[in-house]
Amino acid sequence: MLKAEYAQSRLSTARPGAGTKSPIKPPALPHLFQSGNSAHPRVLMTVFVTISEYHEGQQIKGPPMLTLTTFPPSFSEPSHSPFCAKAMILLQMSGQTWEREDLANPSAMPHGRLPVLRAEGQLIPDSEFIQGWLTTQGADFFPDCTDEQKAIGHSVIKMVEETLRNALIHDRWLDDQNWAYIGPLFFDDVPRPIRKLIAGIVRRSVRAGLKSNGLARMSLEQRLQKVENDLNALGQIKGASPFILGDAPTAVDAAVLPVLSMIDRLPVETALTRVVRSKDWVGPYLQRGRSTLYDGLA
Ligand SMILES: N[C@@H](CCC(=O)N[C@@H](CS)C(=O)NCC(=O)O)C(=O)O
Repeated sequence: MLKAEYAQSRLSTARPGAGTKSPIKPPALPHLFQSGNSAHPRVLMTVFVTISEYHEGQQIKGPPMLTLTTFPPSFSEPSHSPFCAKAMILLQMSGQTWEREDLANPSAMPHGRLPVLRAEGQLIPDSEFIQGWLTTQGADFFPDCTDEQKAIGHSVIKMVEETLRNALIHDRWLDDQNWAYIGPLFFDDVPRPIRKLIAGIVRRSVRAGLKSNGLARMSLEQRLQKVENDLNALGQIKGASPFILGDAPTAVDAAVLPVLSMIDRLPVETALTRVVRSKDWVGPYLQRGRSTLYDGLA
């Protein structure tokens, strides 16, 4: 079987809704994220076409649907993957109408990773490029932010996607107690006779990656110190504001929320979970972020 066919055959159909495409409604507060605080022409066009359809009662071809290929949901999270959850939040913030398509094996995707956005006949891999493309379509992921705040926001995203995300990966894949839940879930679509073998091979490659990164060579104390440093920096930047850069959610929250939330929802509590929960601001931030940014996703 060709690689692409194999990936296609693994489009998940095992879960309700998975593998089917369900349009996801635009967010409750799309105006917050439109450039210039007014609806982007593309959104206005969508509204116009919808109204025309209603009045004439006939099928009119609407604007092309955006499809996000993503890992399936798990543990009350919109996706296994923090990058996929980030892309979903960005799509919601953008006010675009989109649909999700769950895929378990991304090997045939550009970069062999997820998320990937299908838009206007092109495949856009990588949450950062998806953010960039949505911005070209009129989304403003940094409402009311100065250029300096945007630059800080960009750096914060990189920080969180480096140490905190890799700490999450570490505890999911290398902590035996968590692996007992994660392994069967991540590989549940692999035929049973080879499931353990495949899961073991991928687990070894994740271990090698984390060793190469350095995180899996550190003592627990050193790893937690790195996490603590990131959390303290995040807490300082956030201050008393509801979201990381101020009163409104930005692209930074789209990246930070999934990582912290997935650490908080590890199937088995670890020292990492405890460090994250030990920060006073994290609990309220998670509650606020889940109720606003995960609304309609998880
Ligand atoms: N920089 C990319 C990273 C995407 C990424 O690493 N996705 C992971 C899931 S969290 C993946 O697809 N891994 C599958 C693999 O490496 O085989 C982004 O921002 O989207």
